[in-house]
Amino acid sequence: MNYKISFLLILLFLSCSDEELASLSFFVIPENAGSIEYDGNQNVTIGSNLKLEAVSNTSYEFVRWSGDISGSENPIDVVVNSDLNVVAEFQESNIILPDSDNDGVPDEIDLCPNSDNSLTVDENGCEVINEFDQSYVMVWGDEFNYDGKPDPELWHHQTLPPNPDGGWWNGELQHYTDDIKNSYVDNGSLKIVSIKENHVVNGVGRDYTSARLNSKFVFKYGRVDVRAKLPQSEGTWPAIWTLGANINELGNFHKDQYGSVGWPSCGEIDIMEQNGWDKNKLYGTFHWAAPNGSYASYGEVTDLNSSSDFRIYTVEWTKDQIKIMVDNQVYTVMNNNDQVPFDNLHYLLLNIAMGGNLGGNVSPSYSSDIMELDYVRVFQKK
Ligand SMILES: [Ca+2]
Ligand SMILES: [Ca+2]
Repeated sequence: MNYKISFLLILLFLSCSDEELASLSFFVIPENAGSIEYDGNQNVTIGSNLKLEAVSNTSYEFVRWSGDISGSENPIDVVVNSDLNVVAEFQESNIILPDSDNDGVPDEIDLCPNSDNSLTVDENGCEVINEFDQSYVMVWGDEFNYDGKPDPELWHHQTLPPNPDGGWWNGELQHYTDDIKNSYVDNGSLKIVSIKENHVVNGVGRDYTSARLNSKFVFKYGRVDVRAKLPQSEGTWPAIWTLGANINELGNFHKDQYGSVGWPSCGEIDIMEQNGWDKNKLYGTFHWAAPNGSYASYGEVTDLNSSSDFRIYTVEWTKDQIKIMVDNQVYTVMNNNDQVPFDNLHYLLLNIAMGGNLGGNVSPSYSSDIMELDYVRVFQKK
């Protein structure tokens, strides 16, 4: 150690030993509600006076001090006789902050103070523009930035088997549940999980459980982008799709409020389907009823390397045309006209079916698999 540094350390030691310092520890409840500020430097000596101020963040208000000090005045004067643990308690504020455009973002932090309140806005209160096509703005969606069950404001669990045999259509092998093990949100994404386990609904047993979500939102025309990673196990039949909200299917969310017709008169758009035996194939398909009432469908299949990675599955639906895309590349296109009546409100469905027509054989060693969804976004033209 050189001479100058050791001299400095001795001085510091002497100055510290002259006046004993108190250690101050600050805590805020809830953690993100605010901060504690005080006038003075970091070195608070025993016996000194201190003014502490609790400063709340937006939408919180100060309630009381606790820990080694108590009281509800703010700022508060404290005599520091020893080390102090100081807790500032806050609660969510009942004060309603002005929000001129009624988008949930207070005026003081709203960067777009005149946004259209039928649109989805970002944390700055501004409309969200589609990343591929700037003529589209977001009207509904779920970013899955929460934990637990799918948001009940946005999603309905369809669990009642509609087939008169007590199961689901297409010879599928699952029941659907609203149990958190079959659908949950964590780490920024929704997981739909199909599990090998016996489950009985209305006396009818099945060997697999899974989840089938209906969006509570309905829309006509627009663009839907869903970023998802698909299950890879043999026998899984994942689907991201729409049905006409006028379908009379038992157990769906919308019941008869938009009409009551059978399938396929309601119309169906399969934005993403995959069979159970070739996970490098992707299906985009339309089902509808021709004007004479007979069943009609049209679809294309494309190769998809690595559906185990996140890909963006899209439908762009206008009054003239419907396009199905993966990663913004079109692979199925159909004109929308009098012969192909896709001009009614639709809702979204997300599910994994097991076995059946498009799931095929399920491996005896199957235990469970997951479809992971990063976001679901619905856009419409400005
Ligand atoms: Ca606002
Ligand atoms: Ca705004």
